[in-house]
Amino acid sequence: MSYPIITAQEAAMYINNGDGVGISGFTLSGTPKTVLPEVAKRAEEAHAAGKPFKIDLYSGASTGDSIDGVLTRANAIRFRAPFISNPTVRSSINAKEIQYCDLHLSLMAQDLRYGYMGKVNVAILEAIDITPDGKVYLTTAGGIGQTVANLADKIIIERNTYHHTMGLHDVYEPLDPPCRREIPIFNAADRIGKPYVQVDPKKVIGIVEVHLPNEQVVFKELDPVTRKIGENVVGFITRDIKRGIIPATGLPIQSGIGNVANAVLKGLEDCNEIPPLDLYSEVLQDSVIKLMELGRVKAGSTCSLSLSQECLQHVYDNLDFFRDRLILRPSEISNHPEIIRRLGIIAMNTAIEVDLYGCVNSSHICGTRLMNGIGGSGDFARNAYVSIFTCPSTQKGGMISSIVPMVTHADHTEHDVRVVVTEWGVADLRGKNPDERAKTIIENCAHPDYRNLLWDYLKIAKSGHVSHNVAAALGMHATFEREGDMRKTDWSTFA
Ligand code: 0RQ
Repeated sequence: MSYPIITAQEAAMYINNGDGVGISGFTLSGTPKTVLPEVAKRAEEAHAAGKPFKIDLYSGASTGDSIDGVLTRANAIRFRAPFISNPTVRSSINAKEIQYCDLHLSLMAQDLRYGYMGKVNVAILEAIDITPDGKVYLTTAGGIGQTVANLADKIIIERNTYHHTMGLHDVYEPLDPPCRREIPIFNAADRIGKPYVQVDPKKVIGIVEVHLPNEQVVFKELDPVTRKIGENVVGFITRDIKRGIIPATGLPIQSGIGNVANAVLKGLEDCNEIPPLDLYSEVLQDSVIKLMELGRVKAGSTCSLSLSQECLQHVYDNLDFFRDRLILRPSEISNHPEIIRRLGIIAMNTAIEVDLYGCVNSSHICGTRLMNGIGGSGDFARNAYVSIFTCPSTQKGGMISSIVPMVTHADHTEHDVRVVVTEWGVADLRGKNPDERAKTIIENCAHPDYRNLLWDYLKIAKSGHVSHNVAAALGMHATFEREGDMRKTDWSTFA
């Protein structure tokens, strides 16, 4: 079968008000680039004519400004899932202009198949190419491409010639219950699927030709705080290997995205006491490519190559080296609890705030304002061999403590959080009772400016298996909202 070549504008005409649109990609990587901005223009024209035009947008994770930003500014999104990072869409979600469902990323494809969300009318896949019999070779991310292609009535292919044939993808979609079987990944580098997404060629309405890179990932430079957190994490892993808790051969690591993740990976670069490891993660950043070339990372299983343009080009130029070492999986597989539990992952994720017993808020500032979402942190934290949460001990120049009596939004409960790390040290919560947890978190992780305040909270707490003062538990947040500084908390006003 041959497919018509169409413009992005023509493709956008197949997407109508009320449609559910599912896209390939994960973070800024592998998402379609040209059709959705044309959909935004259609929405603006419809709104100018007094007509409604909004879509429901489903993706593997966040997207960049060219999708979430452009569509939000055109007031063209009704519903969004499962993760965001763009400030424009964040503002609209917090203003309740867009309905948003914050979801474990491993569940997104499954929830669409189960029918928990709306219908997928159109799928847009960014591809290196499509064959006449419907084999779609994706670009730099797995995401939910196969699932949305199966569910959609119509498929649009953005053939992006910026990207090269890679052979890195391993596309595998589990059957739904009661027919689900084990997912046979026993090592991070195992391949169990096909190197392409299979689509029904009859659904393909056309190919849009594109030559565009992914939007650029911007990272802040490592600062003394993130660097120290990275050193503390590496020190913790080294000690657990020496104690025989982590096998001497090491275990696969999962590392989130961002500065702390980069600081940890930088620490691995310099630490020969940790053996070469595999990475089993949802995102893979530039630092991992370097670690692979240094022989410090053996294989990298990921959903997304979240690389700078230069680093991606370097991978393309050295595909013979990377082809056996990099595996790109759908998000349902990269984040699957069964595999994470089986492989024994060392999971490292970031907290917004941590409470005295180890409950973690990863997604909502002061319990109300969405930051990004839970992302894949819950998939990994709950099922990891050891689940580490990191954060700076304070935010906003010290006016906010990241260690608080009670979190204002619970993403990860005390049962899923095994180790907390700040720039001050490590709180190992494994095998500890609530009082011991509180002690080690205050002494090892809280900023010295807040340690007495946190001890004083426990003095006014009602004693029980877990000690709390329900009237005062969110008192530090209330003080911040009223006075702009948690250090001004006066527990006597809550007693
Ligand atoms: O605000 O942007 O105004 O400077 O939150 O915080 O310290 O710069 O850290 O960029 O790594 O983000 C948890 C949000 C951390 C992220 C979170 C403010 C802070 C700053 C960002 P500014 P930092 P990071 C892999 C796994 C959930 C998903 C996940 C995240 C801004 O890591 O989204 O783990 N995680 N996915 O000032 C008020 C507090 C605050 C606070 C931070 N207690 N109170 N503001 N901030 N703590 C990725 C995927 O799943 C794809």
